[in-house]
Amino acid sequence: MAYETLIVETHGAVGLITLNRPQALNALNSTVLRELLQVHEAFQADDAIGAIVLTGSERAFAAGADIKEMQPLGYVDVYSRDLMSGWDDVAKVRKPVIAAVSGFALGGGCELAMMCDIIIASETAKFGQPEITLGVIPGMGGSQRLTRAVGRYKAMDLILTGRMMDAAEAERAGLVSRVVAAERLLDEALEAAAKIASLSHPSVLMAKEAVNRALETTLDEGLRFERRLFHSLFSTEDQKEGMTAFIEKRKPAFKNR
Ligand code: CO8
Repeated sequence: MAYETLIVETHGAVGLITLNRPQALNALNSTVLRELLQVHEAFQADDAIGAIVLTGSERAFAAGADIKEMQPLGYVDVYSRDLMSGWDDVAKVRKPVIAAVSGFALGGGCELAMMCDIIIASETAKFGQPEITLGVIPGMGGSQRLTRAVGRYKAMDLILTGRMMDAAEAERAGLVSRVVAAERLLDEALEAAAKIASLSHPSVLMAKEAVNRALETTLDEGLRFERRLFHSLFSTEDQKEGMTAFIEKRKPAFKNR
């Protein structure tokens, strides 16, 4: 299927989505949102896909929500359409998503990266929430996800001043999982995704669910939730295979069952 704003490929068990609006530094408009949701749904339904990589261009992962699309809108327009709410569904994809970020990840671009599960950044990446300089505030989760990722004081600094931080600062702050040389970015992300996709898919989905639960609940409830998921994995063939393979000193052959 051809998309207007995305390039979609598969690399073995990994789905690769490349944002493709070079003329607007991959600014996120309603077409990008609609197409991303379609691709996520297709990858989610495809049993052969175990992980997804989302990337942009060398110059920009995404320079934010499309300012030209938003500029003429009034309160009633954005309120009645519940503008930006569709992005919540992008964050709900159950398979792991790795953001491979080069260049600008600003505003909605930074927020889109934060909807992913692992952020691998090139040394050239720049993150920021510059909405305040446009007379608005983050609207795709920035004030919530950035604060959870880097803490209140760093989040306030970025959101109140609108300044950008480079990859090294983003890694120190805990927003970025790994920083790699620009030329290694896509390979590093695809290799990490291939590793994840080679593991037992039910345990991967549950690991993602368990980590995300940590952000939403108390420690006590989170520990109970983790333990119940852990227990439930003992009903899978892959638990027997994984542990037997360890004892027999061979690689496991997971069946995702
Ligand atoms: N939207 C639309 N077009 C964009 C955007 C954007 N976010 N960013 C860049 N572009 C376009 C430029 O207009 C330009 O187009 P043209 O050639 O037609 O003039 C082209 O991309 C190239 O950009 P620049 O010439 O500006 O390139 P520079 O290298 O000089 O600068 C920057 C790069 C620094 C990234 C600069 O483009 C910039 O500051 N972009 C905007 C960054 C920004 O403010 N992002 C936040 C947007 S708001 C948001 O994401 C969330 C809002 C949530 C609101 C919720 C409301 C309910």
